[in-house]
Amino acid sequence: MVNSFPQALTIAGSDSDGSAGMQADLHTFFARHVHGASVITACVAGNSYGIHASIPMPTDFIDQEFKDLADDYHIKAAKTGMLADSELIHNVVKNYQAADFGPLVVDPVIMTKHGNQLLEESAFNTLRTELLPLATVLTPNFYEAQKIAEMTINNDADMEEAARKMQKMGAKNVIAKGSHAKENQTHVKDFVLLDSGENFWLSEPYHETDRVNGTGDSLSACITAELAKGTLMKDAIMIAKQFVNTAIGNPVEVGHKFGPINHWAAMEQNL
Ligand code: PXL
Repeated sequence: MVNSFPQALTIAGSDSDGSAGMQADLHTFFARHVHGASVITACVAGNSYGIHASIPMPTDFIDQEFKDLADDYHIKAAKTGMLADSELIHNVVKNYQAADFGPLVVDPVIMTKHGNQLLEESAFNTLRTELLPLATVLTPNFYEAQKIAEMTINNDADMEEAARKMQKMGAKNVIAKGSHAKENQTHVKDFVLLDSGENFWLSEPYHETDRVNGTGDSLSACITAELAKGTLMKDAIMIAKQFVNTAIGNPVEVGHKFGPINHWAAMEQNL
């Protein structure tokens, strides 16, 4: 008997130390028993201390990556990560619209937690006006939510307002991720606004650790993997949240400073 697995796609940048970007996405797809395909958009050289160089891929190469997948694979869901500049966003939007790759999870990657820019400043508007309206799910972190919604988020009501604004901009479902910046924080709260208008807060314990590289990538990848399986949106989001929380709560020693989350711990959990 030949086993079959759903196929999902990450459209993202490669992170050389394997902690974030495409590598975190592929680890997550694997852990969720989904075959992971990848359209590489950029290459980043870095390690647990930071990012030291980055180059975008040529757009004709990206065209070919999309074509080869469309010609052969049955991609059931896709996600975007690092898109580097406006030209790449235009290219990915064009290719995704021409393909039939299912729902799209947009992780609006702008910069790393440690301040390395992953999207040119001038490309931000392209991301907001061209990519965001294609999002079946948008997963901004606290910084990205404020930038996209053009407002400061000071409390829960602000967070809800920001999510509603992003939904009005065209994202069907929005997960606005909470801040980690408060002292003595015990929980992280994310606000979820579904297409139907249903909304709720997700709260998970805050873990004091430096090993959180790839958290946002893995959350959006886990949602993508679940959507590829046909899991309902709300369940996909809750599974992804728990997956990432387990991966953060069981740190691994990889790299000397800001290491990756632990996909093995999350994989061993029966979600
Ligand atoms: O986690 C954000 C991210 C996305 N994509 C690439 C990265 C990073 C962070 O380091 O390197 C390629």
